[in-house]
Amino acid sequence: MSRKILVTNALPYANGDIHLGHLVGYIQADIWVRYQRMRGHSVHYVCADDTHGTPVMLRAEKEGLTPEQLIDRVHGEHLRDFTAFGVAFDNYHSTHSAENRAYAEDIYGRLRAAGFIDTRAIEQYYDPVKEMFLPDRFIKGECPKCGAADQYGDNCEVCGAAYAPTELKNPYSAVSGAKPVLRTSEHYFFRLSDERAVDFLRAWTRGTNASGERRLQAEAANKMKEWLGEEGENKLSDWDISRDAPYFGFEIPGAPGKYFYVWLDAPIGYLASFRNLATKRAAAGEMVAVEDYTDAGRAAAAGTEMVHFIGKDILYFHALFWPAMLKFAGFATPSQLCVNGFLTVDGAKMSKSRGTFITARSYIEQKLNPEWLRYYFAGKSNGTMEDVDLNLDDMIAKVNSDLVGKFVNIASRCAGFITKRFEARLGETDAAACAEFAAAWTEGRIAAAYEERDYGRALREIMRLADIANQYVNDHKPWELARHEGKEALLHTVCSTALTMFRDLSRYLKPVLPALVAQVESFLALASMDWQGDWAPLPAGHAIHAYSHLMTRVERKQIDALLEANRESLAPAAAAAARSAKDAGATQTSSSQQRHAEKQQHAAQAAETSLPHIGIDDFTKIDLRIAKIVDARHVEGADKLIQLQLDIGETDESGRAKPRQVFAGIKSAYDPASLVGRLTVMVANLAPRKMKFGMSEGMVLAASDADGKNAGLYILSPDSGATPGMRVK
Ligand code: B3M
Ligand code: ZN
Repeated sequence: MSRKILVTNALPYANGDIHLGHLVGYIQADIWVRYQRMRGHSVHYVCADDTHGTPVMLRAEKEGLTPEQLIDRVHGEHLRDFTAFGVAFDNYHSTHSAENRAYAEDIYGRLRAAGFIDTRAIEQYYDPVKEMFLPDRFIKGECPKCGAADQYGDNCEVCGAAYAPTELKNPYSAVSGAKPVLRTSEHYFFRLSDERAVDFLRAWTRGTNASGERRLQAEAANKMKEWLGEEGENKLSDWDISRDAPYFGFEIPGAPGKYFYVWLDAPIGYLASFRNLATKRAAAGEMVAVEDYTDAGRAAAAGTEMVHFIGKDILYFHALFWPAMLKFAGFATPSQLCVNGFLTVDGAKMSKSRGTFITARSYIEQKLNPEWLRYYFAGKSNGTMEDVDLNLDDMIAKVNSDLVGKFVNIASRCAGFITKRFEARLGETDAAACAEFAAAWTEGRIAAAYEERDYGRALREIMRLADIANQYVNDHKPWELARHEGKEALLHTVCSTALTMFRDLSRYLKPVLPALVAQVESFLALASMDWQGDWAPLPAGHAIHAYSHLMTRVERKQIDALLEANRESLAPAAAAAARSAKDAGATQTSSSQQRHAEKQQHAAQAAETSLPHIGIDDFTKIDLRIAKIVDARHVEGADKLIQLQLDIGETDESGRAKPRQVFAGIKSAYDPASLVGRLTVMVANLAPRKMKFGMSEGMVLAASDADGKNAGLYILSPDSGATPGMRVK
């Protein structure tokens, strides 16, 4: 039975570039859409830019643009980047659109009528300079628990404490630097704690979609259970869906000066993009029955599906708020959430200092083949929420061995003989070999793997078949047959059989490598292949086109150039901006953000040069030791920290070395692997401190440059000959 599926990807914020971390989920969705279409199902694949909210508003201000100008430019950049990687949406729209406003107002009105909207006065920090309320992430200050400076308004990165912004010590606005003041304002809430919502969400969690697959992956369902609590429990809290002016977004009907919070109208953007697609298709004479997908009753009757591909960081919104909003506004609820994990590069979070925060644009500008990345991400996708690691050397090896060495190699070793010796026409195929190859087919397993988004399993099956095809070529050695008189017929058959096998492999790789397989269809003079198509061997006499190189190998130097192109110094924005202002001889007063950043910069400089004198006995209180770094690793969830094990010659009761554990804020400057084995200097008698990630038993010393010209961080290295445990004085 032909399925009718609306597929969406998360809407990227309009205040940033598309990077390889985004592309994991987008490529996974695009592969699934292409597979479903090859199976003959009807799929509408839509997305849009997520354009509202404070970050977009501030970014536009920083660039001297209106928000509309910014989102218009970024929309084009995002669509360009997705297209370059073969992510082929049927429509790429915007949440700042008439369709989205209409849906948002309609859904809000229905929720209000159903008693799901409440208003409450809440107290929030207000920036008196910018004259705006501050979202948590735009308030900074000292952690109320451990005193760490410059922590965000919702949680501390050093000790892990979670708190309300009002608990921060010495808070300041990250926008203007001003001291924020508490103000009360009326907010609008979606009553997620309403028993009707909780009961619905419990049932929705357990649901399945049209192909009988569970609505949520196991890990996602477990998170839902955690959030919902046990039967009878009600752990959900109502959701603040309004923000005060100034705010870039849609004003709430009947509430002047109040705007829909960005996350209220962001998922509605899926429907808006679909509606906009239908309008475009209608103008071209094709009717798309939008309500068969969006109206609860009609969707059930039509058996349509709505499948969202999202990153695991936004599961909460898509598994709680969004289905409940749709349900109680009378809309069809999502059939399935396909949640992907985060991207790491060479085992670590993407990092600007290491050049691994790779933008989609730079990958293309460096002329790397986007289908190398598609293939690699597919090979690392197993349908779960597990993180995907882009190991760059592994990608080189995989692409060169699988795609170039195995797959393309079949055609490159046979096509030339057909073109040159047989006027580009195929001969009789080897029936036994084709039958053996067909018998090895695990079409059902490959199909199931694609359906379940376990593309790694699909590719392993396909490469196993490629091995069989290559074995056939290696056994018959067409290059030797071509050198012997009287072997023409066999040469013709061997090459024709190999190209039939190559065609079948191409068909199965098509969802992952659409551009490459389009070249194959052209070279083999085939109509566009789908899943059901003709599996018979290519017929004798079939004319093919001249073979041209299908894919080049990846070279490490190309990857190194890509990393270099993305490596960013860590000069603080203010220092860079101050430098450019100085260079430009700028005299005008800087923006409030820059004023604050420069103020911080000046304070740091002042602190560096005017530390008060101390006596020798003060200094001797500090126990400095030579320490050997015996282990170094990243700290999951911490932007700045590396976990070190330091040997300073201490042992436990049984005489075994007992290294000190230290969490060092040097992640921006060091790759843990490069630290192991080095000697450095640590403060050994600093009181141990319990942090979010464990106990820190000391401190390593690192140099940094106060005025920010050199923004690096440099740990100390003693002269050769020093040994672990030696005192520094
Ligand atoms: N823009 C967050 C993100 O870019 C948010 C997704 C909205 S999906 C409706 O991942
Ligand atoms: Zn803290």
